[in-house]
Amino acid sequence: MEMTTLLLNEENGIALVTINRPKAMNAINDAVMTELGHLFTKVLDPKKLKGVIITGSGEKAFVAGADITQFHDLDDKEGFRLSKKGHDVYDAIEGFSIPVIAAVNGYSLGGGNELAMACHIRIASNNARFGQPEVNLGLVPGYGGTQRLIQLIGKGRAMELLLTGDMIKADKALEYGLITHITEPEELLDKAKSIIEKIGSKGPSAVADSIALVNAFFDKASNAFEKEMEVFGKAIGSDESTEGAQAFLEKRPANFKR
Ligand code: CO8
Repeated sequence: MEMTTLLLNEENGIALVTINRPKAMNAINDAVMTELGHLFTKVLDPKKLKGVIITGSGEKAFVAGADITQFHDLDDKEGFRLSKKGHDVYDAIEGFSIPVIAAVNGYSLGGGNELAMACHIRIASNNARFGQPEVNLGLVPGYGGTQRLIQLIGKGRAMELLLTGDMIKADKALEYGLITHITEPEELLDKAKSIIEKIGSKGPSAVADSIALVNAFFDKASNAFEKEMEVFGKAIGSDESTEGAQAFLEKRPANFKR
């Protein structure tokens, strides 16, 4: 498959995946999701690699969310389909048997923050900003964010971030446990590489088993991942989200009806 939205570099057994749509703040369109899925199911070989780093192109954004220009005319069914596609790709990342680190180099919002949360470890540069701003668009997260945010930072903090759509800075994200290290922007990738190098010196089966066991704590069969896809589908098929996306694209406040 030809990659049009991602860059892949392999060096010393570490794969660096860069989401490369800097003019759109690396927003995730259908091509990005397809290519990410292809990478994690067909291209990256855990037997030949020590780990994977995911980052964003440019200095401003990791990923500023799903691509809002693609939200036009999405009905319930199509919304559910796109949400499920994202869930499947992010599940493949979460279940990858070697460490996947999100190197968050700027805005980590909406579906972008959901991507970071699907990674095993998140570190960030000091200019990073995190949030789930979907409510501003009359939406809910659709790539597992409602569940993974609770898993990572707890119900109370997750609830406030999800309901207000507020962004938090890197120091607050560290305090919340959403990330584990803050670096200067130019040191971010080296820090990610050094974590992977350290893990690479450990027993590979023990590392793979640890990832699987941590994931096993969160039994997807008994939680609301499935429900999120349904609710996302309904939300994106609604007048409320049509107005939310339109208002963003027209650079004006949304006029939501009660
Ligand atoms: N989608 C599309 N384009 C975007 C996005 C996005 N998410 N974010 C930024 N852009 C574009 C802007 O439209 C702008 O384009 P242009 O230059 O053509 O006008 C360009 O990137 C630069 O953005 P700004 O001018 O807005 O830059 P600022 O520095 O002023 O602001 C922000 C940066 C704060 C990141 C701002 O752009 C912003 O708020 N972006 C939207 C963030 C957002 O709402 N993200 C959540 C999207 S919803 C989502 O992710 C749901 C996930 C589940 C989807 C399930 C299936 C589809």
